[in-house]
Amino acid sequence: MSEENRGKIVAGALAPHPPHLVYAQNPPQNEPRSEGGWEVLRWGYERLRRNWSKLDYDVIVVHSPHWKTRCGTHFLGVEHFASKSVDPIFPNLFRYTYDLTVDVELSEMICAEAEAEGLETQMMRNPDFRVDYGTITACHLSHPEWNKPIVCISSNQGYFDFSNEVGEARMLALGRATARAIEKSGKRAVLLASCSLSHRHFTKEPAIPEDMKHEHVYHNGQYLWDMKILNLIKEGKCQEVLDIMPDFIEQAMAETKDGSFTWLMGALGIPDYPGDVHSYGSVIGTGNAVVEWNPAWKEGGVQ
Ligand code: 2X7
Ligand code: FE2
Repeated sequence: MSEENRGKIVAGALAPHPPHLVYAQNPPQNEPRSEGGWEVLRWGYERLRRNWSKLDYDVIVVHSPHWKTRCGTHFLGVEHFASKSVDPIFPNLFRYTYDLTVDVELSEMICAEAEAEGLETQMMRNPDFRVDYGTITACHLSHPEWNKPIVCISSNQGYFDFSNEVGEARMLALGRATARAIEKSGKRAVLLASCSLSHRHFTKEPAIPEDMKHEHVYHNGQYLWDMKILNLIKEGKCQEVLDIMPDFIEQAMAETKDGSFTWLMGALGIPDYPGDVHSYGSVIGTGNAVVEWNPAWKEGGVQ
C-alpha cells in the first residue's frame, strides 16, 4: 500500500459522557428539556467540534466504559442500530432516540488485530442490541450530525477480574491493534475515549439537576489527582500518566479503570507531545475533561 493510501488516526480525544451534558444541550433526540448547565465542559466540546470540523475523516472509533463485557472485548458487528437509549441512573435526564451506522468492516479488522495481540474478542451480531449511553453521549457531543459511521468497542473486565496492571497491558495491546487495523484499512479515523477522570460522585440529586449552585468538586484529593494527570498531559508526558495510572485508579476511583483512556494512549503511540485540554469540570462531583490530541502536533506542539 502506498503511503498516501495508508489509513491513519487523524485525532483522538478524551470525551467524557455524563448524560447531563446532552440534557443541558436540549438536542431534538433527547426527550427531557433543561435550562442549560455545565457550560464550561460543553464549551470544551464546542472547541473540539470546531477543530474536528476542519479535519477530513471517515469514521469515529469509540471505547466505552458502559458497554461492559464479561468475556473479552466485543465490537458492534451490525450495520445499523436505531432505538431509544435510557440512562439507567438518570432516566429523568437521558431518553435519547438514536439512529446510527457502524463501520462493520473496520470493526472486524480491529477485532482480528486484537486477536493477533492475544486478546479474547467477539463480534456482537444481535440486531436488537441496545447501544450503551457512554457511546451515544460521547459521539453526540463530539459529532452531533451522526453522518459518519462509528466503530464501538466494549470494556472487558480485566482490571476488575485480575488487576489494574493486567487491565492496562490489555488496553495498550487493544490500542496497538486499533492503530494497525486503521492503517491497513486505508481509512482516516478519529478516536474517542469516552470516560471521566476522578469518579466519586454525589449520592443525592438536586431537585433541579441543572441548578449549578449545587455543582462542585466533591473531594479536593480527587481534584488534585485530576490536575496531576491533566498537567502531565499538557506537558506531553503520557508515559508518566500511564506509570501512575494504577494509583490514580485506586485513589481517585477513576473511570479510567474501564480502559478507555489507556486504549487511546496505546492507539496514539503514547503521545510525547502536549494534549490540548479544552475544558475541565465536575458533573455530580466527578472530574471530567475534554482533551484533544492530534498527531500532526507532534513536531509543533499545540496549535
Ligand atoms: O457515566 C457517568 C459518568 N461517568 C459521570 C458522571 C455522571 C453520570 O454518568
Ligand atoms: Fe460513566
